[in-house]
Amino acid sequence: VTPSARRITLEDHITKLPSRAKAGHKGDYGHVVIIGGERGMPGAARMAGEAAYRVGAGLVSIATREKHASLLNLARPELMCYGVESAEELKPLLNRATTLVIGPGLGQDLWGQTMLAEALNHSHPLVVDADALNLLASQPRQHNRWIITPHPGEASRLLNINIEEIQADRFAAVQALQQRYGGVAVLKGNGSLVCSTNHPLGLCTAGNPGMASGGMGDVLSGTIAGLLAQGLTLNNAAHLGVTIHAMAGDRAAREGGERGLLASDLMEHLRQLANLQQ
Ligand code: B4P
Ligand code: MG
Repeated sequence: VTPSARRITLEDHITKLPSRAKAGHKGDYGHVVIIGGERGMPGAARMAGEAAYRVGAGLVSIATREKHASLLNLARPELMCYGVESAEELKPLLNRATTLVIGPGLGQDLWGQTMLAEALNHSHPLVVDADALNLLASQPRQHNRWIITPHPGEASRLLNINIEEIQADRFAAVQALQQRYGGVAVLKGNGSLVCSTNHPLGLCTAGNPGMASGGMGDVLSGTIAGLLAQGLTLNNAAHLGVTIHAMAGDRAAREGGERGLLASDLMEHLRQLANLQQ
């Protein structure tokens, strides 16, 4: 650990998650809308949505292509799924949302571009991942309400440098991401980093290479959004989300081994970790 980074611990951050009031109702715990699930990737939005629920979001909806909406709804009946083909169709759903995730399985064609532009018209805190990051790389802009969650490949496009340079100095890379794009930057990988202004750089030492499998990033974006929906600040949600996601991966790996670990194996562990404080 370099002196400029602080190890992220569960104890430091779980206390920020408010306990559930006896008379709490779902409206108290936020409404996360996940925008994505284009092409062959409806499962990405589903996993992000399920993770948001498992850390305690009150309501989770998915805005996806018309043809995927019914399919997703069958796969996880608690998720509300809306077929949305235009900005006009997305608007009313976003008016009922408190928190957004944009990117899992979004694609980069006109539909994805339209959805991203509309999401940025609203004032919700949002998690920006996957293809939304790739779109952002071609048109960089700043935002103070978002958390961006690139892996090194996405970070290389966002900073216009190669992956080797990112990995050679991950501390510098995450700081450059935060400076260029604003908000909070998470640089994923072995030793995920969290950078936000006026806070020490956070280093996550949990996590394992079993997590190098499809869908793990989608689970992280939903986890962070589920925490934002319960009122955490961008900074706290990013730190707590990164740490419980990595710890869930470690607990799941202890049960069945790193090799063959699936992103969905994290869900029950996310739930347990999010309840540790209660
Ligand atoms: P994509 O094809 O875009 O992959 P994806 O759909 O975003 O995958 P997913 O959403 O499931 O996982 P993500 O990485 O978001 O790109 C993959 C390509 O990017 C690779 O082929 C490579 O070219 C490049 N790339 C990505 N990561 C790289 C790395 N570390 N080094 C070099 N090149 C890389 O999210 C995965 C989640 O699991 C994160 O939270 C991450 O922190 C965690 N995780 C994965 N491996 C881990 C490890 N070894 N230790 C701890 N945590 C790990
Ligand atoms: Mg990803």
